[in-house]
Amino acid sequence: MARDRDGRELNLLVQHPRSRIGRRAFLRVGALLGAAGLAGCTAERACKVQPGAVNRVPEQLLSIYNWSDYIDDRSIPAFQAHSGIRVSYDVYSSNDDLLAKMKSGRSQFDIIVPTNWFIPTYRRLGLIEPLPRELIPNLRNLDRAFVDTDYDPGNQYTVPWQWGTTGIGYNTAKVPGGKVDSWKALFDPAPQMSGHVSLLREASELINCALIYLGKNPNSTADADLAEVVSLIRSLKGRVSKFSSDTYIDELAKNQTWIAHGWSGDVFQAAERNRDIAYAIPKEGSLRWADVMCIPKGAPHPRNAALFMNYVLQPTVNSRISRYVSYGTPVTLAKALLPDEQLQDPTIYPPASVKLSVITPSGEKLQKWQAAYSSIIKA
Ligand code: SPD
Repeated sequence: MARDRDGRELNLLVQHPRSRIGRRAFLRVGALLGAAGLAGCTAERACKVQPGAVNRVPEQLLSIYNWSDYIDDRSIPAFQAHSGIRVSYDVYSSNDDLLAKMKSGRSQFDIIVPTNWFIPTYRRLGLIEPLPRELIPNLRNLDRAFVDTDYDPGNQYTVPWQWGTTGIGYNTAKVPGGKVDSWKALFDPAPQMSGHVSLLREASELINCALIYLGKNPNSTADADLAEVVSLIRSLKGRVSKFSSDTYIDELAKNQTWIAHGWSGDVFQAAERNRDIAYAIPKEGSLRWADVMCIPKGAPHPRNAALFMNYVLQPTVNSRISRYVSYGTPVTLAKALLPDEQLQDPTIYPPASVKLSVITPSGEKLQKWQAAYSSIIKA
């Protein structure tokens, strides 16, 4: 929390506290954050220069590219006030979009936040660089599960942002029986759901969850399995209203979508606005993932990026973000600062008994899933 010299909380809110940085809001917020940001280099701590990596371009700027609806309204203004670094914050809504942009080589971002599954691909393509870890002492605040990973052991390239699961958001007043517990509700929706069903607009998510519904390995690339997935989803034409990985939050909240393939925290955000919305991890199992901050290769401001990562790893900051977006925190001590209703919710922090898979979309596998996805979308 940003405070003035006398310890009073600085009022750095740039939006109504309940509003979120989604697609439409980010431009307006970005402009306001710019105006609010440089006011704060007053406290001694804010201006102290730490040794360590330097920026390639010597300026107090930081460009962050993160998922939409994935941060509270206070963390960026408070960081700007503490550090004197001005932040520009832009959003995307799928790994496919992010990867395509990074491959095009036309970006000047200092921080991007792909899903952990994609890290081997980013490494193979040389799209990210090692972190200046000397500037991120708060890495020690991470839960072991986010340090001893197979995608980046010891956090040489990545710092987790938040984590969650993929499942189904639904309207209890509209679905038959008022409850959903199976992928069948989504992939074989009741006729009265027609026109109110949405699927995630992300190749790996759509293909992998359909594979689970069909009783296959979620990591399968077998031609026969993928052909089954394609024909299943094509058969939903007329019943599925859209493919969305961002607007579905709003559409659930407004009773326009009744069953949505979605991500845990997003659905809880809709549920805060509409008490009929609930989230289920289907009994057949689902996917677990973490989105991780990385520095793109050759980024202009790697030092500022590391200072921001270190800031986000503070328990107070990470718990504030986690509480707001309703995703899981990777910071051990942040958990103690979360409300019980979030911490005890098994759909936010699922017990080990819940069947959750991790997918590994590397190289040829990703290409096969993307080809199957394209043939669905273009049909
Ligand atoms: N609105 C934020 C959504 C973050 C979802 N990231 C998870 C992607 C898993 N493929």
